[in-house]
Amino acid sequence: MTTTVVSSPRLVRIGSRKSQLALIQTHWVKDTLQTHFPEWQFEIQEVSTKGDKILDVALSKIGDKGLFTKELETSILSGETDFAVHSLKDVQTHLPEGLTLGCITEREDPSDALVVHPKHRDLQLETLPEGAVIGTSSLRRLAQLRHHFPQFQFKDIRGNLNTRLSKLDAGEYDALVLATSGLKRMGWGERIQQTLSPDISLYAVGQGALGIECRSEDPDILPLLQVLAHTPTTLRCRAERAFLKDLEGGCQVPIGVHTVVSDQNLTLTGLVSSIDGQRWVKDTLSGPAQEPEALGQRLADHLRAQGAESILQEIFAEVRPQL
Ligand code: DPM
Repeated sequence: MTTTVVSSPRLVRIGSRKSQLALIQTHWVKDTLQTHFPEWQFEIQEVSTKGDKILDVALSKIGDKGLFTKELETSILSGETDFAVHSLKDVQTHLPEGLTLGCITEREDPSDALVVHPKHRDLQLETLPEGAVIGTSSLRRLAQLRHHFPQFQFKDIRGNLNTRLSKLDAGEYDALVLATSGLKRMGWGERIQQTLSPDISLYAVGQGALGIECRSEDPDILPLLQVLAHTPTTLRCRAERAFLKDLEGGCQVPIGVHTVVSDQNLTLTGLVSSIDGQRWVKDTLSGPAQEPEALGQRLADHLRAQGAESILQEIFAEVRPQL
């Protein structure tokens, strides 16, 4: 008699941040897995991270070592949870020993978007009045906007998406720049006034994709996660992350990217900028899609040869003296 060996179904615990956006993303992962594996049981465990607790300090000043991920990683390593759902752009390029990215999901539109105060409902970046106050705490967005639109004022903004939009509508800012993906997932796509083209804003490494982090040797979880994996997104994000890792940029440096994958080819554009947007190096390279890390490293080398290193050193000295 032959029998098929099936690993016995069990309870899987999924770690998530508590923000509304994080929970929307985690519920999508849970529901997708539940559809594919009806005999398994999935449960979400909410975990609060340092980035959720410190809401009044600019992200770049808190330091970037796993701001939104560390507590979730600890809960996977201790066995309290089996995997965590992150916005991939918040996941460090160096993962703690024993953990891996089990899969990368299909990317939502990775662009940045302009959201304006209702009084500016007919305006875009090109037409907003001189001196308009633009809210962002991303050094990447700040540098690129300063470069193209020096006539604006820029002001830090923190808090989750709900808080940010309330601050905008209350009149503290004329406009905000946020990720298109986050706005769409929250159901606020209609507030997008302008989708920023790559000529104006290159996106953050991994923006718009989810990264699922689990134990490196987990024979039950790793196969489950494969139903969520999206190959073109994975190839693009592997190249982007290799580029960032090679430049030793954390998630709080003015580094932007743009990737295109077509048939067998992958094209990566990368930018390293000073915070004031005055000095920058930008280049585009293509290579075989099956070797994404090699492409990311090659582009990092190219940008270093054009002066990226000294731009980054200056930023590290400026942003991190308090550490
Ligand atoms: C990281 C940055 C920001 C987040 C820096 C950057 C934006 C901070 C800000 C690494 N993480 O993008 O240059 O604008 O003040 C974050 C958002 C999302 C994931 C919100 C956003 C949703 C989009 C996604 C915060 N992390 O970028 O508007 O899933 O990629």
